[in-house]
Amino acid sequence: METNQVTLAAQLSEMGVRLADYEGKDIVSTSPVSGQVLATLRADSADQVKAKIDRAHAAFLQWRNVPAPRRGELVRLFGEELRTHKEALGKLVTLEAGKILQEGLGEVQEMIDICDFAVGLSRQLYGLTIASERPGHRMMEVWHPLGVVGVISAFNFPVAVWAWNAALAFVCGNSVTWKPSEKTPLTAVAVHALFQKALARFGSDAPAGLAELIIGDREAGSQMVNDKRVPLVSATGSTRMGRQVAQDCAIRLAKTILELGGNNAMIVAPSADLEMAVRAITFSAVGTAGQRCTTLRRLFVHDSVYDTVVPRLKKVYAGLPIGNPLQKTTLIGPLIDRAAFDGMQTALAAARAEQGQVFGGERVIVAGCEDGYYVQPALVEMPAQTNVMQHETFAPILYIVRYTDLQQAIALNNGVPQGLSSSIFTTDVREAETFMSDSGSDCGIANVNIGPSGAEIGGAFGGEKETGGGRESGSDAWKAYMRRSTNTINYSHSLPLAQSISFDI
Ligand code: UN1
Repeated sequence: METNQVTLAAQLSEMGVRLADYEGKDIVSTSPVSGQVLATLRADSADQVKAKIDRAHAAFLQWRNVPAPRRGELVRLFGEELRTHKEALGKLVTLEAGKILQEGLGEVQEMIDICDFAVGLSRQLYGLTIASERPGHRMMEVWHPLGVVGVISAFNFPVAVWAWNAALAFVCGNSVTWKPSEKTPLTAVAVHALFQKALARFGSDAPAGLAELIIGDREAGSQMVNDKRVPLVSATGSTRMGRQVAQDCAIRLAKTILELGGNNAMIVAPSADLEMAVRAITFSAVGTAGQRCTTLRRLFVHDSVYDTVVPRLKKVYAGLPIGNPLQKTTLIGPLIDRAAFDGMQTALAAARAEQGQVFGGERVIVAGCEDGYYVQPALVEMPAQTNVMQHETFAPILYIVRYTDLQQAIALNNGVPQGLSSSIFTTDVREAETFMSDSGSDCGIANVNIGPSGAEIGGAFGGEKETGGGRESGSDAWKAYMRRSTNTINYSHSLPLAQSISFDI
């Protein structure tokens, strides 16, 4: 569509992107809004990837000596650029990833939030002092920068995931190389340009090469993962990709932060506030067209409220505004591409074969966006937690199962390989506490009276089991981006007994 092209050119130039620097024949950015090609970019050759990692490594060697609060100043400036260009970047996210405009803007807001968090953190990289067992000795821990942090991000959070990693990595004294999804290279190019603006304002103590952007396919990502100058790889995406990254890094004993699949559940208990529950279910299941790793995919409803909740959901689903995500009234935009649509249909066919009753799920043709893959989100009433529910299908499918006993519902919540996010709706404090207890939900996120999606940056975002076990963003996630050194200082006049065995000097 002509208008998309005009919007795109305006967004890019506002953010200081010179598209000509990137254009080529290798990586095609297609808008899921309309199926139209936005741009075709050149992939980095193996030599270019190597040169970028060289530059990032050289930058690290300088940057680690810049005081941490000063490093925070760079992140503060970057946060300012994001505030100035929030609208343009948010719109670009909508164009390239298909999220509705509010979600595109929300993603940029998460970047701003993590910048604020990281600025404060730059003055709080605390280590412990430890009581020594020896007389006249002191022990302390100091956290040091790690090196080049390699970031791999997925299409569904094309800009925020990099920021969660990079903002922390920079204040921790590292440099960052970024390999974004092949499906969303333009948003990455834009973020890179905004970061360059912050660098230019910062001053000469920030080395060029602090942030390197690698445009390419899996090969380029794999080259970065296997480079021994990258001591930490933080990867978000499929379990298949994460397993490969984990194996490659394990061979050279490098660190990883992995954020992989989610297959998140909610339990609706007899005492739940059903009005709140229905809203939360809808938001978590259909937001971002079901393409978040925190999307609600499995719903366990107590027998006593099932016949109230499920008909309400069907009614709400029937009226969902599906359409062009650039329009303000739209709540559900497109799937990322045809393969996502096919994956959804395959899962629905499997659910039917396993005695599921499917409502919705069909393609919706949106006027002016005929080549986009829009769908009616699906509700699927299942007789039990069957095989299809073991898998994460990146589309808006919500499986619903009836339960009678809380322990049974918790077992169902935990009865899948993935362990990212989970939630319970209840006003019964015993049920809530049981769900959050040692024998409750086995996920990295366990919420009460709020859906499983929409995690704040202040928490350590991530999960357990096949989710990879990594943590990004808030809490003490920063420690993964640094190395710990324990110093023992002897201020006495002798060595501890064990070390003063007699020998001639
Ligand atoms: C993801 O889907 O990859 O909880 C991350 C949320 C977001 C993070 C999702 N803050 O919805």
